[in-house]
Order: sequence, then structure tokens, then C-alpha cells
Amino acid sequence: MKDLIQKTANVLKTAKVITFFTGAGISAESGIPTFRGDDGIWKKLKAEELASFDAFMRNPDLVWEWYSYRRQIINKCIPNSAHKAIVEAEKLFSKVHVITQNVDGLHIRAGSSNVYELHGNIERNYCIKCKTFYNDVSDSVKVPKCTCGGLIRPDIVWFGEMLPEKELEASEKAVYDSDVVFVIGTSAVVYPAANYIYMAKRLGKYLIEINVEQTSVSNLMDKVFTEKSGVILPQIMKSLQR
Ligand code: BJW
Repeated sequence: MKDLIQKTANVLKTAKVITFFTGAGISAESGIPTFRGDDGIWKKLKAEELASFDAFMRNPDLVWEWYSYRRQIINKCIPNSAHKAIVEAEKLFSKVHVITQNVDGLHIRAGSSNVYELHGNIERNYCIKCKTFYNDVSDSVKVPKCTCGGLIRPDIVWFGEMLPEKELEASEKAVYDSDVVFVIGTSAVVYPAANYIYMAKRLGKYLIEINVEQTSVSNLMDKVFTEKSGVILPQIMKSLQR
């Protein structure tokens, strides 16, 4: 592992712009469950019954309760050493971008500057009718209503919904401008987010994966670390500071 870290450090020494593309695995060491895999939340609950607009309209109170429960878990968690190592990277490179599929806000709470949240943020909510944003309704037991009478939903991208235009544009530019793209803690099965990995490959970017297991994109990588991101990322950043 030491040798692999040293070889990676040698590549990173000449890099100027870095993108970290992250998924649920980077927050696992903060205590937030991932989606897929044996301990994943979709193992116990059906995504289609909770993570779609149709599901919300069928049973808004149930979906609201599910997100309130998740929000409570997330609020108790703090950024881990992987999130912090990405913040440290800002001292070592001229520009650091973070494209995240996570809705937990931990990259922002850790202090990263350029974070593009592709699937939204569980802390924000908005009215489905007039689109007014609400940040102070999260404690409601039942789904709250806007002053216009519309239901208030979490600002999360559910299946079948478009991703936010501004984040998509910023992410595309980030990949385009980068010398190295890290792919961390994602199964890379959800689109269009996973497309950024293929885009990076097509553009000839240097790709580094950190994941506890092999994924469907491991074969695209220039380097693969099969380890926890909270263990490897701090070591990589430390090797660059020497
Ligand atoms: C560690 C670790 C440690 C553990 N260290 N690693 C093309 C092909 C096929 C399907 C589609 C397609 N294009 C679109 C689709 C449909 C769909 C989709 O992708 N489906 C696939 C699942 C088949 N996509 C959509 O619907 C998207 N919208 C869309 O395409 O709109 C376009 C459109 C709309 C209307 C008309 C026409 C076009 C929206 C996708 C939104 C996804 N939202 C979710 C749920 C949010 C709600 C919630 O939070 O409850 O976002 S799905 C869920 O998966 C969540 C995540 O962000 C996302 C990705 O998961 P992630 O992060 O990869 O987590 P895991 O659990 O899968 O993996 C964790 C990894 O970590 C594992 O590999 C572990 O090994 C690893 N790990 N511990 C390092 N310590």
C-alpha cells in the first residue's frame, strides 16, 4: 500500500486541478448508511416506495417521516477524515472541485469551497406548488404545508427527476478542467451522475478509485485503492506535504 501511495503522490505532484467525485461510501465512516450492499438502506426498504415523486404523492406523510428520520441521523454525524483530507487538498492544488451525490452536506460542513451537490441536500425543503424554499420545517412529524397550500418536500433528486442544471454545468466544467479525478465511495450505478466517470476517461484524465470493494468502473481506473476512504485519503495528502 505504501508503494501505491508513493506512486499516486508522484502523479499528483504535477497536477494543478483535482476533482473528487464522491458517493455514500465517503460518509460511511461518519455513521451514515450507504444505499446498496449488505448494510445499505435499500436492502431493507424499497427505493421506489420512498424515493420518487409518485411515492411522495401516494403517501406524503410516510415519505416525510422517512426523510425526517434520515435527517436526524445525519444531523448527529460529523465530517470524517476523508472529508477533511479533501479540504486539506485545497492547500496543495490550485483548484479543488467536489462533485457529490450525497445529500448529507458533510463536504460543505467540513469546509470544502467548491461543492456541487448533484442530488440535492436533505436540510433544504421546498413547496411543490410555488417552489418557495423552507429551512425551518424539518421537525414536523407530518408533511408540512406552504402558505399557498402546497405540500413541502425535501430538496432531494428522486428517481425520474432532473438533476439541478447549475450543478450539472459546474460538474462538467470541473471534470473538463481537471488533471486528476478521484472516484470515492460510489457504486457508480446511478445516472446521469456516473457519466462523469466515463467523461473523465474519454478526456484522458488520470482516474483514481477509493472504495472498499471493486465496482463496475474499477477497470477504467489508473489506480485503485481497495480500502476505506477515511484511511487512504489522509495518507495520500500527507505524502504530498512532505
Ligand atoms: C466505501 C466505504 C468506505 C462503503 N470507503 N468506500 C441510464 C441507464 C440506466 C438508468 C438510468 C439512466 N439514466 C437515468 C436512469 C434512471 C435512474 C438511474 O440511474 N437508475 C439506476 C439505479 C438504474 N436515474 C434517475 O432517475 C435520475 N434522474 C434522471 O435520470 O432524470 C432524467 C430524466 C427525468 C425525467 C425524464 C427523462 C429523463 C435521478 C437519480 C437520483 C438518485 N437519487 C438517489 C436517492 C436520493 C433520495 C434519498 O437520499 O433517499 O441518490 S439514489 C441513491 O443512489 C442516492 C445516491 O446519491 C445514489 C448513488 O449511490 P452511491 O452514492 O453510489 O451509494 P451506494 O450505496 O450505491 O454505494 C456506496 C459505495 O461506497 C459502495 O461501492 C461501497 O463499496 C462503498 N463504500 N464504505 C470507501 N468507508
